[in-house]
Amino acid sequence: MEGGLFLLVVGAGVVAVGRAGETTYLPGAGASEVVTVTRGGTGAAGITVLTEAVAIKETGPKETVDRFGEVYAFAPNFLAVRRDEPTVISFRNLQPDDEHDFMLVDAEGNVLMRVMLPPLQETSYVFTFHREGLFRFYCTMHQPDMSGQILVLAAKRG
Ligand SMILES: [Cu+2]
Repeated sequence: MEGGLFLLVVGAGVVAVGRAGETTYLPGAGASEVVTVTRGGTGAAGITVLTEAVAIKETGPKETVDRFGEVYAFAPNFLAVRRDEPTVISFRNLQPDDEHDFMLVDAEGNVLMRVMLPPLQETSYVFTFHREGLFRFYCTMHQPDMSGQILVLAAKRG
């Protein structure tokens, strides 16, 4: 076992279980049965995900920031991929001064991976999901706004 487990409340009633003592990690041996993730490389499909500043202190609206704090979103925040089809997901952090992260969680609430998305950088990973179903993802720094879902569809036939 790689370190202890920690609990993180990431959304409305959603509790994710991650690994203590590790800030960023790709899926380990167990999680790789669910999804394989590699840094760089090519895939059969590609998706670009932007980090979007919805309401921030620099540009406002001030009333929104006062009420909700700074609000960010993943765009798009709903992705569909096929099982067993390597898919490059490229995250573009559009903010010059804000760090984001990407934490992937399975249907049972287990954290599969967490990686950083540094300011003004494109960070790409090749994801190959081995199970169908709905996965959730979060930026742990901007909750509850900055969240999304990945739907893994059936594998292509043939
Ligand atoms: Cu964020």
